[in-house]
Amino acid sequence: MQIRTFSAPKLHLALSKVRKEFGPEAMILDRNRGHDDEGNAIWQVRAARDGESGSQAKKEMKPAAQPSAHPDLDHRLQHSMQHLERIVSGLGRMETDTLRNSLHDENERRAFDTLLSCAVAPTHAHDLAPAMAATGEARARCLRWGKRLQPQKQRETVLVTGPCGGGKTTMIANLATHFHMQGIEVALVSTDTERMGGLEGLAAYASVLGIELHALRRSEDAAGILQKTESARLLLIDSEGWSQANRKSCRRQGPPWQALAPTRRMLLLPANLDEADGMATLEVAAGLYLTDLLPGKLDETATAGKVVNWAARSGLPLSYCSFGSSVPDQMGWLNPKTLATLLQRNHRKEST
Ligand SMILES: Nc1nc2c(ncn2[C@@H]2O[C@H](COP(=O)(O)OP(=O)(O)OP(=O)(O)O)[C@@H](O)[C@H]2O)c(=O)[nH]1
Ligand SMILES: [Mg+2]
Repeated sequence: MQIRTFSAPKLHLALSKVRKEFGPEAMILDRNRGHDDEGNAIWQVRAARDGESGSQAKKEMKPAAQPSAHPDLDHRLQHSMQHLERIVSGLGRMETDTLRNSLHDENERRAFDTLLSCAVAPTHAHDLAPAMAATGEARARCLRWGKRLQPQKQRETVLVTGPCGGGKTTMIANLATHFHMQGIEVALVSTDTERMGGLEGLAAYASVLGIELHALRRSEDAAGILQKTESARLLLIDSEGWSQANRKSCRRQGPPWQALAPTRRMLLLPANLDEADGMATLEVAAGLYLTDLLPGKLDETATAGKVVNWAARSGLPLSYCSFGSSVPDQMGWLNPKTLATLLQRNHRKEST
């Protein structure tokens, strides 16, 4: 088997090089973004085909540094591994091709390709493609949609949690400003009181808006804060960031949250997070009784499709999102129409 890496400034150009050199039977092993020697952004596609190894392939399949004590066994093992790799990557491609071919017409297949290009997983792309082609809306069985906050109708207590630096405080400031501008009484609480600078960001927004900010340092103080803020229609709770690599940092927040009894527990996942790290974050957050998934920093990704994959994996309804740090103009609301627009825009950005 011959394995080679093809590079080009655009993904489709790298893929067409693969097809040209390796023919239609080429197997795509993986694709990555990287930089060439001059620092220009490029796509690198690693592909394989059956047949004699070329010089490049020999270069990539480096011989073992030390002579092996069991060359025959090593050779057989390597052969089996390559065979397994071919089966797995072949199955992945077959599945994608099967899904694509099962769509009804060319418009649906085009929508499917668009979704794949911004990293929506093939099965979700298959679910989404018919509605995207027919109505331009991202509707699928794998997605749920949140309910907008309605503090006009009932008091809402909203907690925003998520990874460090993801944009939680900015989202709280967005929500506070948005509703404050509608004349709704808003109060702020922060449980991010231990960390140097944890309170200051929110305090600055609170002071500009003329809204009260309460620091919750001990769970026992929650009842007093709830009493002081009982006239507010919207109580927004900012919290300390945590990391999926440190479950304890997440669990530590349980008691203060419980004491404040939020009615909505929103997980903010910044879209500049690696998709796998986002999945790991969802796994750590599984016991937090979350109610909403807020995709943040949508302006900072070229693969917005991961938002679909996160939403589908977690089963959480998509709701508020952010696409810039300007408060409150760059907060948005995700529904089938806005998600479709986001994915289309992401695709266009990628293909120019
Ligand atoms: N580009 C971009 N930047 C954002 C967005 N939302 C927030 N930011 C910026 O991201 C940085 C971190 O935002 P914060 O709101 O402080 O994030 P946080 O999750 O509260 O951070 P910690 O409290 O430190 O865990 C700030 O510089 C924000 O201006 C967004 O949607 N897009
Ligand atoms: Mg913060």
